[in-house]
Amino acid sequence: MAHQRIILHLDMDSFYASVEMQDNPELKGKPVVIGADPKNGTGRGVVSTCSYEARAFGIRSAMPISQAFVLCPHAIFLPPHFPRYAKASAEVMAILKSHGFLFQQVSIDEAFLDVSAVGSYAAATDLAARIRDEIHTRLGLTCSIGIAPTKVVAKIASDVNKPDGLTVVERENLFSFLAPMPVRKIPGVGKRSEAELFEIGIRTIKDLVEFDIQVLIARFGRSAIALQAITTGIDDDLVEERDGVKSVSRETTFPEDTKDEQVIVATIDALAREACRNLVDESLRCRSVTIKVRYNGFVTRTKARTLSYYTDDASIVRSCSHSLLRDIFDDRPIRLLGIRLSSFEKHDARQMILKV
Ligand code: TTP
Ligand code: MG
Repeated sequence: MAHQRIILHLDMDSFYASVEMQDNPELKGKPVVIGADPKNGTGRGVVSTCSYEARAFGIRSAMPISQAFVLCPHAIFLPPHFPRYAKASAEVMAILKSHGFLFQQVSIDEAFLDVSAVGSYAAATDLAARIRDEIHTRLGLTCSIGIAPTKVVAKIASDVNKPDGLTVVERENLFSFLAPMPVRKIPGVGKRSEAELFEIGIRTIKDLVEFDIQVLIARFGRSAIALQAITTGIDDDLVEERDGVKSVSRETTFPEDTKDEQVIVATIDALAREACRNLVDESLRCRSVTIKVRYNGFVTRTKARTLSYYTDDASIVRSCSHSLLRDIFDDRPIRLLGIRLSSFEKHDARQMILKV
């Protein structure tokens, strides 16, 4: 069949933890947790990720580190080493790009390739095996790959046989593959959408695709159309070569909840400085600044502003963050503060010349 689309999605397994295990083989086979210092159970940050051995104890990304400590006190807790993960990520992405297909990096450890040009799912499966082999031999890391006619299904597929999995879903198997899955498996369907779908009796993807589209549109807007089309294998979301970095975030959890203005101001300044340093390193400028505040009890509020110009200037990001914080701060003690920069332009030499 001419022009059948074949999309490959790759996601590294327990990425930060696997890099640490590769650098220190003594960690292999053990529960390893990357994140904040648990301080014997009193630590206040969160888990970045953990090895599959740690997941057997119920530990997960974004869980409070204190809870991870309760679940597995004998786990090996390590602080993150971001420059090391960035290097490993660049090596993985270089291997992926070297195959010459349309490539799109979507996060530090995942990317899409449009491999339609190989001509068949069998050939795409061979290619996936070669990529997995190459990554394992050169970097000592494992990954999981999904192959499907659309990006969204390839992403779902890469996740179902983790770790070290390969899952191929051809067009004729789309419905049987997706139908029994809970709607939450669809990327972008979070806790809130899941609850709203539950309310109208939709639990599985089968329930979703069989539901009256008019009712779905009335409730969820026109995005419901794409959501319901998931089993058709038709999707306009193409693999696009674009900058892999979509946002830069920095956040910190305070040792104790605080409403001390000096501490808050100093923290925002430090976060703005660090995030902007990261922008400069990547030759990026941002136009959107988002501030995140978490109060005691994990109630989290965010507020964003889009500037009328691009910037990598920490003092601009700082003053923008202060004013955003004033809008959402309600005088309760703060547990966590974060800044996220997004809507980037590449600030390359050519642009600099044009601007002079
Ligand atoms: P993921 O691919 O979501 O997770 P993972 O690679 O650790 O595990 P999996 O085998 O399930 O893919 O995220 C990639 C990295 O991003 C992860 O290693 C650490 C970081 N990360 C965080 O710092 N915080 C988070 O909440 C998540 C989800 C990831
Ligand atoms: Mg991963």
